Amino acid sequence: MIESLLIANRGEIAVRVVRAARELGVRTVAVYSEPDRLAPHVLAADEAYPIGPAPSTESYLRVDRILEAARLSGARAIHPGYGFLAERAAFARAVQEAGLVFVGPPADTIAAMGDKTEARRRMRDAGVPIVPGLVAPVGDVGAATEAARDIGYPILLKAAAGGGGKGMRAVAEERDLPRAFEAARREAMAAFGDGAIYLERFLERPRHVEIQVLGDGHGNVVHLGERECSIQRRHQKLVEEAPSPVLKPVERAAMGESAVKAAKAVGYVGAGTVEFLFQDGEFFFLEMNTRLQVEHPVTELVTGIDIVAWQLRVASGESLDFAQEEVRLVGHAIECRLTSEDPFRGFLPSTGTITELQVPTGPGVRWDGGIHAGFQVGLHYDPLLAKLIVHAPTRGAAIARMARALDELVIAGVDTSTPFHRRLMEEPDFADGVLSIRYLEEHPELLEDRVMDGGLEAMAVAAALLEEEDRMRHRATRVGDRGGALPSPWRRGLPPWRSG
Ligand code: MV4
Repeated sequence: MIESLLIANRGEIAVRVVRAARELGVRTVAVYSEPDRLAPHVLAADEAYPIGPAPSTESYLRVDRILEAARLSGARAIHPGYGFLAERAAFARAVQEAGLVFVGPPADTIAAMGDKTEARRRMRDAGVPIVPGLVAPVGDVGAATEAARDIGYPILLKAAAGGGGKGMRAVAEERDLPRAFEAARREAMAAFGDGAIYLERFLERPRHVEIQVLGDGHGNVVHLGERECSIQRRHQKLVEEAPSPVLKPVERAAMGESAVKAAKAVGYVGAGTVEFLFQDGEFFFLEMNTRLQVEHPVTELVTGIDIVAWQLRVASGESLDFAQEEVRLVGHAIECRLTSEDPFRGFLPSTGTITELQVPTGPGVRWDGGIHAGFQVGLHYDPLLAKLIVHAPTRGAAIARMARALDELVIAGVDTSTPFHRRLMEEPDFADGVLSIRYLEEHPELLEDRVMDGGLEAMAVAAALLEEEDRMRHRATRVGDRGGALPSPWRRGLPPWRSG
């Protein structure tokens, strides 16, 4: 086992990796930017090194400073987490050139999967179903027009240099292609420094279903089942679950087999994710992510496999000690991403000090958090504060458990996405598993600010509740010597007008 590990990340994922490392007896080294000097991931690690001021470009993206911290600390390996440098082949190479272990796949694999047309070509050649379309960029509008005629409209223009929706343009008919092509090229160039564009058939209502894979570098590659990630906003996942509510066992087996084939085709080592679009009983390779995903906990909960621990064990040269036949999915897990954004104002980022944090617990409730009371939430980093994950025997029970946990959750001081998630748990289509990547656009009611229409009533309710709060607080002060709790809507993180 590697003796010491530097985590080149922050927030909840840095805490998560520190936990797995400590359980394996690995010394942990955190790095932090100036505003993160008292952050949970710093307090959780054995040692911590400053790497610069707040801006990511001056801290968490500074390869030289991260390697310097590794040198000073004597760390023998580096875990990149997700985001930041996690999928930069150059970083993986720099780590290896510094004589350290990069916890992740080979740099060449990262590079190959980062080129979306290269990835598609390799998948096609490996017999993995890909979305009908090109496996190489087109040079100009003329070539694009020719290709679109072969593929058939509607088509989707995509950036070869990167995923996540940047540079993507759907085109319904030929006359719209020239303008869309130029716009896609411009956006791709701005986002990735590479304007290469390719084309695919546009799938109108797919689901996003991804498969977790794990390879040990000794010829063993297994899949750990699927995750349903269709509820997204602007290519940001909001909620994930495992297993998918729609996959039949035969579909799960076929998708899993394709994902293993994909991983073997690219010499995958470590934890990775093969993304598919699933539509009308068919699935198509979308992209391969060469990092640990935010949503890995739902897979851990239904399989009982600690994915991060296995990343460290594989990086230490260990072989998998279980076969595919031993992987079992038990129960159902759901993850809500809790972000510092106001869901009723277009997920507008919110900043401030977390004045109160009450984390739900109880059977089947997991909190992967990167915050504490007093934590300053700013705008420098991704708005993900924590993930609330639940596990229960059935999907219905998991939904009920998530609703209960969200009612117990209190994050005061900043707006969070909590009320969106709470509403989602009551939404009938969600309850029925009727999902697609269009779910949010088809359920705008989840993002409406209902307070405005009940404004006066809410004010009256709020005044009454605040008065009750004062009375209860006064009573609690008398009772206080015996520590009486204050049963109040505030306790459950609900705004006063949501006393129900
Ligand atoms: C697609 C697609 C429909 N048809 N490709 C979104 C970003 C990148 N991951 C690929 N994406 C898509 N590719 C074809 N041929 C629809 C999307 C897409 C999407 C995919 C998964 C989850 C959410 C999405 C939101 C918008 C578009």
